Amino acid sequence: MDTFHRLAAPLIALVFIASSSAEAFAAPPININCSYFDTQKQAQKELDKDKSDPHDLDRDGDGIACECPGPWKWC
Ligand SMILES: [Ca+2]
Repeated sequence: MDTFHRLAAPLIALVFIASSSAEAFAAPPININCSYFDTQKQAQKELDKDKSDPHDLDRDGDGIACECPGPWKWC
């Protein structure tokens, strides 16, 4: 095995690991809002993951995400 082939495999593995890690830490590609969810329960689950409410699912700050009545498809 020549030098090129001895170095190629670890280099390819390194590039693969680096690209996988970049995907793992990438921000969500979509802007999540209440309309994104099929049910209030799903929206609540997302809010419960991060109580700082980065997606503005709980505008009145009562801890309940996208509550009904509202313009959402599940209301
Ligand atoms: Ca609320």
